[in-house]
Amino acid sequence: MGASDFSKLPHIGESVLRKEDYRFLTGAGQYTDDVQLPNLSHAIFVRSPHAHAKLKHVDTSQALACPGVLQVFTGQDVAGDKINGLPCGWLITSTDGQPMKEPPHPILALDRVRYVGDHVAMVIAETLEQARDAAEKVQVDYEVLDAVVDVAAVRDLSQKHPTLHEQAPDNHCYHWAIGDKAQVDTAFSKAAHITRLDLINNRLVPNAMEPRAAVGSYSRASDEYTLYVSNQNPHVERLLLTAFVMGLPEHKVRVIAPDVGGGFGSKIYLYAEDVCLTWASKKINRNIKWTADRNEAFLSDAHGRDHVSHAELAMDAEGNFLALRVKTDANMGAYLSTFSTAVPTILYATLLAGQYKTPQVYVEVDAWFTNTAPVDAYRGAGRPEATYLLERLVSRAAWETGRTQDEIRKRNFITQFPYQTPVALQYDTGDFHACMNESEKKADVAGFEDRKAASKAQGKLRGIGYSSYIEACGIAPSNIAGALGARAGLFECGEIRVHPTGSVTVFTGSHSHGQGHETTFAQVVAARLGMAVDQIDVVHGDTGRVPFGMGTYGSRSISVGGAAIMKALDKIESKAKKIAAHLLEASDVDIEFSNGEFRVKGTDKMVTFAQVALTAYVPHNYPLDKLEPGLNETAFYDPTNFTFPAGTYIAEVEVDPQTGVVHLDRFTAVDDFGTIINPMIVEGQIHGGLVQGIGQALLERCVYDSQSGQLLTGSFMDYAMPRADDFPHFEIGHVCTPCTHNPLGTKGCGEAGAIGSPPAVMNAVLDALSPLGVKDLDMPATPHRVWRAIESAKV
Ligand code: MCN
Repeated sequence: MGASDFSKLPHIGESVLRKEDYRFLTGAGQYTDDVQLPNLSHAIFVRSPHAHAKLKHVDTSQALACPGVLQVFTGQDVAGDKINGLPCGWLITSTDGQPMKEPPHPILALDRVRYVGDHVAMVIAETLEQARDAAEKVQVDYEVLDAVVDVAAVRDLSQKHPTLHEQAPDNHCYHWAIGDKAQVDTAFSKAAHITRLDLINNRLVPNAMEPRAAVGSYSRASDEYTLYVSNQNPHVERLLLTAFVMGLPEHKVRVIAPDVGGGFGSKIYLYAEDVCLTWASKKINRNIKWTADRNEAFLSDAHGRDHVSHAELAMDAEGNFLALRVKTDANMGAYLSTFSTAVPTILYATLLAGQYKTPQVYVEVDAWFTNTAPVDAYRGAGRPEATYLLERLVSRAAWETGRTQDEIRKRNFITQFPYQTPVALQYDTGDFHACMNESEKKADVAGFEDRKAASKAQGKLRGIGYSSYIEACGIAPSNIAGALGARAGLFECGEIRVHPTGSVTVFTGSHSHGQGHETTFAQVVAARLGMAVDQIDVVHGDTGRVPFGMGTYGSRSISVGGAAIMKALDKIESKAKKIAAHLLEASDVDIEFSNGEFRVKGTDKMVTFAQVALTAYVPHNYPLDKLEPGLNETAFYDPTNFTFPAGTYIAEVEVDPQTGVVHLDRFTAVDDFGTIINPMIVEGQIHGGLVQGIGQALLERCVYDSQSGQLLTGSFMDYAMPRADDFPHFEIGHVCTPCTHNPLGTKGCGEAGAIGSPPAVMNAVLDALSPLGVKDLDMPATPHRVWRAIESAKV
């Protein structure tokens, strides 16, 4: 079935209420911390209080003597048992042809700790309180070393910095580039105007509502492990845990990611705690639980962003973009987290063409180790960084050349599709003008000058900011990803199990941790099979029940996981038609299927889907010589391209020049997500993304002390999470150009809000401040920073 026919089916585009909400709203959700097993013991991790130190001695004797303590493990115990360190899942090759520096990442520290929160020992006791008390008795003899935390500092090789890993003497991980430098340089030499900008993309802490948690369990009877873990991709977790770290056959480990209270990327990765709990459950033959407290989450969850960039845009006299040149330094933290290396390269630099027909783009990236928690993908992963840079640069180019923010964008928008960018990606479809026009209408841009005058009358400054983003979702086809360094495939699986009475269970490798897959995937199946959504259950998050899948990240689930389900449905439909043809005594080529009924073309002869299902399992009148009984099909889908959601966001702010307080007054988001399955769920996804993106622009910033390397923003007291009253009503609109290469026509929506919103807000703030001569400002635009910028502009 083609995407166009699919979009017209019942249930598609319907705001079906979320099936999963019954259990969440009635307290029946089952999160990892809810898992209760017999003989459950509890683990606490002893973490480094220093950003960088030699581990001279770890004395566990006092802790072992504490009441209830079952065992205390150190790095030597884990490594001595032939447990490997944590792997990095994406190999980046430097421009000189050398592989990136990939220093070992021990599960528990061996001879050195490299960030505050690094894992030193694991204490296991009968109760959580006993484990906590005993952890305080682990005596660690540290020799404190100098630390380096800022990427802006570490990249300055004229200064002496401490070396984190002997494999990377300059703390340099890789130098990577994309685009044609010579062509870009030539284009710059012919430019009528060059706009230049230095930007910092602030480091963020993901802060999912449910902190990370794990329960390790081992069965002596079957020699099998079970790991319950708050994770976004249980099969990937199992693959890394077994093949790369523990050296076990995969079928000996079952990974269950039950209900998960948000991840935003931070739960894609294999973490040290997951390995420790699985390994130790056999060692002490006990079930072991660990749940991070919020402070541990701040210290040890993979952080996001942390780029320092210089960008230059060359234009001709009419404002046509000629070339873009970007240099970015990215902070990897102390070790390479699972997909960290792909974020500032494959997921960032390839997006820098944006929505524009800039003929030449050249991007250079250097990645660095610092004494901070590892940095990895966080909602948007590289694409917010690219959008922020490009959209700030484009608005600045407009202001410098006396153009409006929309005029310069419209002039340079890509209008012909498919479009091959100079940075590898090929956009299949889109309508950037339509998104811009709709956004301007919904934002009432025409009324802006009146609102600005009203603000001025109150002593306030009003500004408007644009951002036209594009992102690449679904992640790449496996062969392309492999060529670019991925150490895994990027397909998805779907299994449709039709039961004898016609109800259906769907098994998917995608993982829902807030995205509502149990509803939207059921809508897809209900639409295809002509059933009620309630007749369909969706199972996910369990390697013991679901075929091998890749999980949820990169807003891929409906477009890749949904497409796998569509392929499995094609097989179901094809087999069911044969059964129906037999029952109707017709040829299967003459059978039509719609609304849950199989009909012989041009006649009123018909059987229902439920009758066919029953026949498949009670095959009394059945072509057993030609067909197997049963109605159960599995499919794997590997995408042929990314999906390219795009949109234009418009923010309007009012700034109080006396205090520097920024009030976000209006926000409009018009997106193109192709075919929309469930508008209510999509709207929820946009709201969530917007809140995270606007949080980055106005509130959030993770800060390490540059001398001691201590995390200064280690709790909600000093890391400003957005709250509902920080936001206006969001004006939402849609344009639909269906994706051309998946059978649903969908494009991902899960990250768009976080990608498009930061530059819209910052451009609005800068527009508001422009009468005062303020030209630049870094995120977050806190009152203090805005006030300081206003004061500095006065001198
Ligand atoms: N959808 C739709 N029509 C479309 C596109 C999507 O109805 N055209 C629906 C999908 O069926 C799905 C939801 O919208 O129910 C999101 O789909 P999709 O864009 O495919 O994204 P994923 O399901 O792959 O989710 C991943 C994405 C990412 S990468 C992050 S980060 C993120 C996000 O989702 N983390 C989240 N949204 C989150 N929402 C919650 N509550 N918690 C998180 O951790």
